[in-house]
Amino acid sequence: MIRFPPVSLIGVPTDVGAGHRGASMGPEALRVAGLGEALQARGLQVVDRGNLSGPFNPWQPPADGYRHLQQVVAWNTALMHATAAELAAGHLPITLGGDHCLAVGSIVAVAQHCRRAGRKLRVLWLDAHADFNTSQITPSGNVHGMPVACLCGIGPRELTHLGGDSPALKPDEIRQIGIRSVDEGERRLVHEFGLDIYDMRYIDEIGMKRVMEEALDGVDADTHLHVSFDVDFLDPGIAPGVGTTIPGGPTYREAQLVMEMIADTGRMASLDIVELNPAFDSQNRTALLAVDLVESLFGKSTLMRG
Ligand code: HAR
Ligand code: MN
Ligand code: MN
Ligand code: MN
Repeated sequence: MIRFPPVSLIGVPTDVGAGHRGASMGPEALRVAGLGEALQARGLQVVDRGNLSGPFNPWQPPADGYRHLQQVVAWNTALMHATAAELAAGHLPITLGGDHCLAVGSIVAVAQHCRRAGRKLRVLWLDAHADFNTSQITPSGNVHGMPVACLCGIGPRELTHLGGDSPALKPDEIRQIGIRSVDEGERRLVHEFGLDIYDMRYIDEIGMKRVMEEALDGVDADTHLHVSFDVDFLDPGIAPGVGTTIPGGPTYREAQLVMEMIADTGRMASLDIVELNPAFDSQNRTALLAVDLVESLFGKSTLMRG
């Protein structure tokens, strides 16, 4: 049985970084799907911190290559502080997004926490998208397509330097899994930065088990594992409730294996659940699936192992 610290749920109801409205309803959908109760049922101590507040979505076209940059910065600043406070208290923060631009705030806080404690950091980025765009190459101006680039030091100064130091992350601290949509200019940039990307073709060829062994290689007792779970990682056939569905994602069984293998490390210390969009869902099905998978992330398994 893996021991987890007390878990803190941080709702971040915004879609300012997205190209579709509705991810702002994600936190409540996860609550309604029973996330807190499911974790409590696993014996975890859970506190729901409620929702952070921030600016409304003004729904404007891009300015200088970014949509809603000022609003994105405001939400991320709030999330960075909230995440830092939970980590300092020894808790395991879960970001209930909200769109994926929020991973800048959560991961900046996680990275600072690790640097101070002299711990190693490994970020697992579960996503259909590489989220490595910049204002120069973005096809949309949506900042949820840019958080990994910002964390690696390229992007608007307000985001690259959100926590002071930049870059927040070294490319070799991140592993991207499930990727199947990379834009033209983005493709060049991820190669230039040497990002470790386990795309769907690689998963098809070598199988999810080996992919996860590779992605988790080197994770040890001294590693803080952060999981950034973009729900569009999952195949849209099982997870329609996202704004940007991309066909050909992991199946239910593959996704379960991902979560179970992460749980087995016993090192997960922070988590984002992002891009859930109830406006595209029916019967809260995608939120229920996310909760089911998060249970596995926290060690639920059919038979006791280890
Ligand atoms: N790559 C596209 C863009 O930058 C779409 C990005 C969509 N991103 C997310 N998060 N849904 O991964 O506009
Ligand atoms: Mn994403
Ligand atoms: Mn995505
Ligand atoms: Mn489960």
